[in-house]
Amino acid sequence: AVSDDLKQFEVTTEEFKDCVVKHLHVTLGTDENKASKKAWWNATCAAVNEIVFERVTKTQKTHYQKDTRAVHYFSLEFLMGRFLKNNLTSVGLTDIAKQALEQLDLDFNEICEEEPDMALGNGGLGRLAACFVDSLATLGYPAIGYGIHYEHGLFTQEIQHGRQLERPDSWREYGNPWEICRPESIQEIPLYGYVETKYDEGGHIHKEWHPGRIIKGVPWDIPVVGYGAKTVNILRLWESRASDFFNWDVFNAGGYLDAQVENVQAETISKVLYPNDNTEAGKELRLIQQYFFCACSIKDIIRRYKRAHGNDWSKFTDQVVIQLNDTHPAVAIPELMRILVDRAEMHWDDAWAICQNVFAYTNHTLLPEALEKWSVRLFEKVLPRHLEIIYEINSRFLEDVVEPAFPDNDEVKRKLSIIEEGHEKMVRMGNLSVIASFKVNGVAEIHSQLVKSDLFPEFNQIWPDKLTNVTNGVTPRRWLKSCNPALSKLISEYVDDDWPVHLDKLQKLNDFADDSKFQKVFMQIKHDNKVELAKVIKSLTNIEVDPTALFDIQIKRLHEYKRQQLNLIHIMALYRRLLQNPDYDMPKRVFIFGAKAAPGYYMAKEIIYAINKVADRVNNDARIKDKLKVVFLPNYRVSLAEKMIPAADVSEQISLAGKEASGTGNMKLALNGAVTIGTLDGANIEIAEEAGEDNVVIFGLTVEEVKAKKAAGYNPWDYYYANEELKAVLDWFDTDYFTPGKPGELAEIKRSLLDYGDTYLTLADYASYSDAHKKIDRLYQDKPTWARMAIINTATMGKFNSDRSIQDYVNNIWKLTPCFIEE
Ligand code: 26W
Repeated sequence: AVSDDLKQFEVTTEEFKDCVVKHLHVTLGTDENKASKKAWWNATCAAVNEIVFERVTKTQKTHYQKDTRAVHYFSLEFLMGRFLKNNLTSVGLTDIAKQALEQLDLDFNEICEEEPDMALGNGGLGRLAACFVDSLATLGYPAIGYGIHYEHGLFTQEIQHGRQLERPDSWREYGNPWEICRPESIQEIPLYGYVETKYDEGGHIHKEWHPGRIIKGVPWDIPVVGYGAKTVNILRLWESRASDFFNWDVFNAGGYLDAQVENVQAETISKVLYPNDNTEAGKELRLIQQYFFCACSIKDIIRRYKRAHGNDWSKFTDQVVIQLNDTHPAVAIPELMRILVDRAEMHWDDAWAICQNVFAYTNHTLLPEALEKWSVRLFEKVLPRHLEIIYEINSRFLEDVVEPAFPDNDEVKRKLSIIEEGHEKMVRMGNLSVIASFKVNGVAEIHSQLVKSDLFPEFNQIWPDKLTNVTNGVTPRRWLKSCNPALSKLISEYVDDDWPVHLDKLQKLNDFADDSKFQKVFMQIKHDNKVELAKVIKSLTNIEVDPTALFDIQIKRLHEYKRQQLNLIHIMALYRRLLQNPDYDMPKRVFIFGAKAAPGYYMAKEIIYAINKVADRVNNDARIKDKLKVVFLPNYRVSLAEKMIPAADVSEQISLAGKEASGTGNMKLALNGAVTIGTLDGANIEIAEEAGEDNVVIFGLTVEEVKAKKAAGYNPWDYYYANEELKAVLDWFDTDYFTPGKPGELAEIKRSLLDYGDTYLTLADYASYSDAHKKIDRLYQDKPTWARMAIINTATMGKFNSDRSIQDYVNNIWKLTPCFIEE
């Protein structure tokens, strides 16, 4: 059906070509003779936008006329990547564009490479938000993504002498063709100052916040094109500016230069994305970022609501649901309360009832260092009125909800309180989010279980229906159709061409898993993708890899819980085995990493250095005859993932059980026919259920076993002394074998695994991991068996379509109806 839909944009190659050339002239102000590749890219985007912008307008108009209920997805991160290929896929003009550019003597892929990634996110959480807005538009749901228009996205990573260097990312330095500025929807946001308590004639108390500063929020809209381009929703990102209004006095007092200093401060708010993934920094600027975009977005929502309903608040919760992407936007809760109570002069109970029907919260991590807490002192300085409101929410909650459920139980009260008592009082954003939301979800079955049992058990007792699960998903448009065109074409031939919106149809491929002809074509495509990746590897690192080797890929943020160090130790052990026995039976292997470390995360950076040092040594050791190669690809990002994922034979998903909430890279890799080597963690468990135990390689401790082992007192030295190979590999870190002339340069890694207690039980899982790799080796050497596994992986990943995740949210949380947009 969708392939028919795509025919609505019947544009000929000739017309598309003329349109690109037209834009080269009238939009870019250049011509065919002197245009740079960047100008051609810009002109191509402008041509696509002739369709896209038209559909944005139509969609917005229809939503307004039909007064639809909508979800508002609040997120500090949207990791969108590139748009050109994706938008062409959505409007069904990929082939037309390719031919048009060819006729202009341009290479389509080269032009696409001109586009900088829009990297306004760190990793999993930000990329999930991007997949979700894609699915919402594809399914025709009224939705808007709200976030920050960072001037600098996630830093670009360079590797120098094996170490990570960070450089600023300037994704829109010279403009971005996909965004539209909307100065007509600017908002003004207060900050700092003090609260005045007033009493009216009736003796009623009224609070008035006198802010110390006003910041302007300027919205930029990015069209989010659903597949088939019927619905084009928007992502609305706020940029901070100094408010001229507020600076008027300063100007008049002759403080022109001082005013410029204030401008710089205001514009700092949306300057840069915080590069921490899973660790909380507690910085004032970060709290201001959170408040700034939440306050802008809530004002925007209310403005739109009032346009349709005036001052009648009774329909507000019918029209508006706000999804909090982790606790990062949780300050939206006291902000909505402030608007309702202080501004709309609503009774507290009525305002609170609205809040409790508007907010829902997704938890993405259990790591204690990632759970957000703000010091009361900082909160009071930046948002004095919000702190008062939080105290009020808290005291009512403790009295009206906790006391009846747990009478006279101070211990439970202490635990559930939004305020953590201690030498520095803290505001717990997780507790606030649970208390104010009508639904709270984890992101994979096991994670949601742990949210109930370990993170919020008492909340689950109080509200047994509040905590729930929505397993993550990924968009098959970007993560199969557009990144792996050869496999997509094969699937369309064997299945149907509407699989990008009915991913369950991939099941049909199961029928061909043992068909030797199909196996051959499927594996030939994998091989061709590996040839392409080998070229990328050569150009980025100058390392030569053999595309017939097994490509084993671990791509994700560098974090000790994700255990890249386990992968590294095993690689070193393989190297040692090959040195000890040149005939060691193993297929040729290439281990490929992509990972950024948070700039302040010391151990993560040491691990990157170690991987690169081991790579240097292994790749240049003639004794092992190229049987083993190690590659660290610099600057891992969405566009690089799109080249790596189609070329993977093995997908490394080796976090300590209980630590990875879901993972989504695991889904993308399996969907593209990679076999997972993984722990029973996050969505790996559900991937194994779908693919079948025979088609994934599971190893390591379970969540229960991890708990038991920790309770019994885990001692990494036991594993060190008990395993000769493990001991030898760890001792290698003390030598200069990988860092000639600099013995002990990698010793901190050994120390973290022994002296500092091996927080993530790396050594406990080593033997099991090594065995799992031996199994992989055996399976890979049996070509038909391997092909069968790879095919079944692709065939069974339908569940992990983000359309399914969104449908779960819609059914269980958001209660939306799709909105038909006329042609
Ligand atoms: C406050 C610092 C900070 C920054 C980011 C804390 C926490 C985060 C994120 C919640 C970390 C994150 O991206 N979590 C990942 O979310 C994915 C989408 O649900 C999951 O698939 C990953 O397992 C989870 O680590």
